[in-house]
Amino acid sequence: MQPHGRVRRIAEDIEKMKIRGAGKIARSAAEALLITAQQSKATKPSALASELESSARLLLSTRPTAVSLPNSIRYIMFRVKEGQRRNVELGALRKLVVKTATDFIQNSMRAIERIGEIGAGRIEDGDRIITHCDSAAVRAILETAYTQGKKFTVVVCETRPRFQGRITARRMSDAGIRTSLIVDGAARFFMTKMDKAIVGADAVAANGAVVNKIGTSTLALAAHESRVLFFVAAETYKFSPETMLGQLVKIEERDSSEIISEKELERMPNVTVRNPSFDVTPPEYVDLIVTERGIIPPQATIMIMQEEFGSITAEGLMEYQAYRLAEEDESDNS
Ligand code: RUB
Repeated sequence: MQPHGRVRRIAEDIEKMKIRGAGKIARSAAEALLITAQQSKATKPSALASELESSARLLLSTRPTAVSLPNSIRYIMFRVKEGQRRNVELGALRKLVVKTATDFIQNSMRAIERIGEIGAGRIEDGDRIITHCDSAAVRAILETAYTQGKKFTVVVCETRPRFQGRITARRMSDAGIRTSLIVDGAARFFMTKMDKAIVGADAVAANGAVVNKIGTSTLALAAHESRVLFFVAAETYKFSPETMLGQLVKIEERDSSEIISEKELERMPNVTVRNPSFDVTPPEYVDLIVTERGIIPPQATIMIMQEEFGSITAEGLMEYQAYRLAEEDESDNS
């Protein structure tokens, strides 16, 4: 059975990036499962569970890199399976999904707020801070620090090809924070004048490597060279449990039309366009990760993962991993 129209719309919006940013993607997926439960006409628990499974599959096929997406689905579907094992009735199963999805969404919002408070503690008067792409967690830190009366300036990389840096610049401007917008290639030029670099994450691997918007690892390299502190702001549901089993995070490669028109490309028969959407910053280039549970060095990621995901069996992890896009490519967590 096809997922409900509203669920299909959410999946399409994630795929087309109308819904974007790892946290928002995860909350929207939770909302889609909630809608599935509310709109279902199933007459028995197993039928509701299979409708939820088909929504989950559709959502997981949208974008492969943000680990927050399978983590939010897992958070809900594990409880559904548990409910089925306990033979809960249809009404109770529906309520369970609504409650679990609502809990996930609220916890996610609280986590961002908490990251804002914790991270703001590391911002000092006079700081010059560079960021990349658009991250709600990073914005929470900057906006909280500004509300606390701290005086600092921000430099935002425009973040080609989709220009999410402009979203950050606009938000900073709305908040009253003095901000410069630069082309991505100017990041190293400005780095020597920076005090801190702060970015978000789509996934954090067990070894503390951070997967974020393409260009993040170049920024990290430039920060390292100039001895500028490199912070990552990430909710713990962006930690990738699969990487505890040695799996790699899949790097999404998007359409060439984001970079160049088909017509122009046709005039260059020997040119292939490559458009990876994310890259991997090794833990050596990350000074600390601000999570809702506190600030950790990247090397401590595995400890948090063991606490958060320790109860999930390897089979449970693989089950949801298997829903994700099948093809393997040159993903890399090193
Ligand atoms: C967004 C991106 C963000 C992270 C974190 O990429 O890389 O830095 O998702 O964002 P895209 P948040 O625009 O391709 O989704 O802190 O909002 O979860």
